[in-house]
Amino acid sequence: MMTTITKEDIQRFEKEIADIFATGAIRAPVHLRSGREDQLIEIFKAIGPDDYVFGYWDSHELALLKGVPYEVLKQAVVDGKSISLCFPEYKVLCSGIAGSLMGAATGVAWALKRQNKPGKAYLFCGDMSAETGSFHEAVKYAVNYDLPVKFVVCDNGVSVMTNTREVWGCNDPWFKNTKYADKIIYFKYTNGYPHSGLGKLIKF
Ligand SMILES: Cc1ncc(C[n+]2csc(CCOP(=O)(O)OP(=O)(O)O)c2C)c(N)n1
Repeated sequence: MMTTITKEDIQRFEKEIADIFATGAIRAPVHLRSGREDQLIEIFKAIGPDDYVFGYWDSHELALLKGVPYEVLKQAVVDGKSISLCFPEYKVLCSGIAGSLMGAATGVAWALKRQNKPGKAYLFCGDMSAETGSFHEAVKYAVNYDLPVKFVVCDNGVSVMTNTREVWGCNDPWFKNTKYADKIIYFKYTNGYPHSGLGKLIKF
């Protein structure tokens, strides 16, 4: 384990950002999350300095857990970088583009394997992102070549405000009980915040 970040630290960070965002001082989107702190802390017990973390628009917790200092991360968010946090020195790469990065994470895993280097790639995404074609392709490739990558699917039941299960047409994610589940860590949670922002209009 590489971090001493606690559930309280994560919750304090999100609350601090929520309060700053409410003042209109952050002129960019922020996506706050709560309700998955325990699961993420558990997953990060296996993640160390050699590992790469890929995430999307909702990656504050991931950056904190990967070792990005609290104040450095806070400044990046205040500067408007919340949806695409990148800290190469901590091996953290995020993007606001849904469906991106699955190939990048798989490519990093391919390189690590070929070069006999330690470390793994971890890609964290939502339940609807796990439905994208690029997710399917990446997972199949990673399983077929047994690459050092884990796809972590954090299922909050919605894609923005769309009910995921209505889109899926079933209750379970496509990979359940398949050989592809081998490369996937899956858990459910309920987000205590709206998908984006604070759910109300903020005036600058
Ligand atoms: C290419 C692209 N299309 C649309 C969006 C807008 N968008 C942002 S998050 C999101 C929903 C993603 O749902 P899910 O993967 O379940 O993520 P979560 O609910 O955990 O944020 C969408 C459609 C985007 N970021 N990128």
